[in-house]
Amino acid sequence: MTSTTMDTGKSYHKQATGAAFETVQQHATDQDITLFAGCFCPFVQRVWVGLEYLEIPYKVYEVDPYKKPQELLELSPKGLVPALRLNGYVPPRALNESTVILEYLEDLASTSTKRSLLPPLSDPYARALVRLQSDHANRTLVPAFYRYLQAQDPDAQIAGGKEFLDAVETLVGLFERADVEVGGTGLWKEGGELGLADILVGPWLFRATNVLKHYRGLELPRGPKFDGWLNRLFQHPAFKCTCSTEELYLDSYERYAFNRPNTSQVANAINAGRGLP
Ligand SMILES: N[C@@H](CCC(=O)N[C@@H](CS)C(=O)NCC(=O)O)C(=O)O
Repeated sequence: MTSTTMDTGKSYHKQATGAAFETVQQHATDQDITLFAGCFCPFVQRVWVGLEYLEIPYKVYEVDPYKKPQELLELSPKGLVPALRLNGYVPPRALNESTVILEYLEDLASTSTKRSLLPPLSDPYARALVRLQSDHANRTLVPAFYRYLQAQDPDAQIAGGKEFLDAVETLVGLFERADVEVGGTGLWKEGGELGLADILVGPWLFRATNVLKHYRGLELPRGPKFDGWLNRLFQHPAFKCTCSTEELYLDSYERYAFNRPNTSQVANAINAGRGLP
């Protein structure tokens, strides 16, 4: 699970491709919500999948998060995507942080489209289990992805691969616990629906199957249950329509795979041993 490919100097893409490109085209007209997006960004993909699944009208506006336009800085203090501009307010208001935005969208949907990413309010314990899965995704699985991808030394790559796979295994353990205790949550449950934890981890597991596979030779665990879940997740219309073609991800993540200096705020935080921005 280590890599030997060469840095070919590729840069990140600035425009979605494939299914995601078509979705951008379909969401080009003004709405109450404008999603400031970057095509390769997994944090953006979380929010994008949430908007699609919750059936909330939105416009996508693709920006270059590394050459931050003033409009983005007005919405997001660190100039990070995703950010929402809420055009229904005068003057418009803003939200940033993928997890906070998803909670906002969930609340918004509860009084509009009536769709939800969580078990019903009548089952607080099941909702708490989903939040445990989500907490694990945010604090352990996502940072492990970047530590693994940015590791250059072979020993560090082996340790990074183990850390990432351990995080996946722990996630599976949390899903299994929900099976036993509340009859399952999200798409892990056969016949279940897309849920918050699926959305929070999906973008990184997707990038594990292309970026980590290509640059680190990673193979995700196999088995009927795990394969079934990943398949339901990646084929879910709300997820699939936010995915670009593989080339976009491989090109965009070369910077991370070779740990080029100043790749991003996320990469710098990983290199400095700090929490993610
Ligand atoms: N905690 C933020 C992280 C967002 C983030 O790091 N976005 C990256 C793109 S994947 C970004 O905007 N980077 C710009 C930069 O590094 O300056 C969230 O969950 O929304």
